[in-house]
Amino acid sequence: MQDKNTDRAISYDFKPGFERFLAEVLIGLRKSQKELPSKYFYDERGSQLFERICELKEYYITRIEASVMQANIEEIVELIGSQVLVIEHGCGNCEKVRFLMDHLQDPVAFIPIDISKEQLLQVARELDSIYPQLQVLPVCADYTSSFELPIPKQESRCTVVYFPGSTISNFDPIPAKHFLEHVANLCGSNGALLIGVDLKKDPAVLHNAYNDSEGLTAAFNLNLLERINRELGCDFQLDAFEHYAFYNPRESRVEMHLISQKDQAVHVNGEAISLTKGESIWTESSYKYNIDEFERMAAVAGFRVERVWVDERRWFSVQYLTTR
Ligand code: AVJ
Repeated sequence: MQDKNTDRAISYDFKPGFERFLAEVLIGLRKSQKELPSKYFYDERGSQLFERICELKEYYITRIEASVMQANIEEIVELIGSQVLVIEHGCGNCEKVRFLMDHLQDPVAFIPIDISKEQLLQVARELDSIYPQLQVLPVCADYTSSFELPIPKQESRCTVVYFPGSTISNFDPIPAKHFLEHVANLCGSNGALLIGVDLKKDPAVLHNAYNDSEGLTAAFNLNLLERINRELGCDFQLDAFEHYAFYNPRESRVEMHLISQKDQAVHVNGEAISLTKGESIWTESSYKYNIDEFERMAAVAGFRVERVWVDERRWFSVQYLTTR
């Protein structure tokens, strides 16, 4: 109750600082296949670009997930039950979780976790005013690292982790399994995970989704270099890189790269990194699953798939998993 009167603050702040960001960039750029972590896409401009990508006709994920949620929300909230604690890793603007909250019966508390601190504070304020009965405990963190979670005042009947948007797609297979194990531990013995999982489909559809005609995905990809220049004082020449995305069927993933358009060097903390013409920096993977592949991975992590909802073309799934 008290924190409704005082000004809003983050419950816990574990935002990765300059040192950590620099270290991760350097590790990635020293590899023979250069890479940068996709979690750093989401600065203010990156989050805005991502929101615009989600509105694109070609980017089917957000739209189909929303329609699958809408069509099945009664059943979803019945499975979840009342008086739960909801945790969301990478809540972004919280638009998706609000739809869930609007239908849940007396949720007790919500822990939104996000790496983007300004947006997190803003959504926490909004959630406070929309759901006065709900204790909102925002945590700023890179959720691929381990950190402590706040404890809600009121006890909950169970913990539900909501992980929409197929964010799981960004994890390579082994880290994905580890993340699910971590979530299973968070949930405890009668917890649940409500997760959006993108499915395998015609590679042409995937190609268009990551090579949109408005160039928003390209701008989103390139913004990572702009952010690195600004925050780490690097000198990436933005017009000397091009967005390149393709579906790799052998690995079941869309890969996004930035291709160097010429032989060049960039400087990271004084260290010269050379790139040859045509060389790539791998910036993101987006894994696509079969329903049974995902079920097997979830089982290894300690989850049982209770229910799977899909759209009529079977492009996207929303799945309800329990730790029982
Ligand atoms: C947020 C990881 C699900 O992989 O489709 C969108 C991010 N990258 N366009 C995805 C993304 C390029 C997105 N995820």
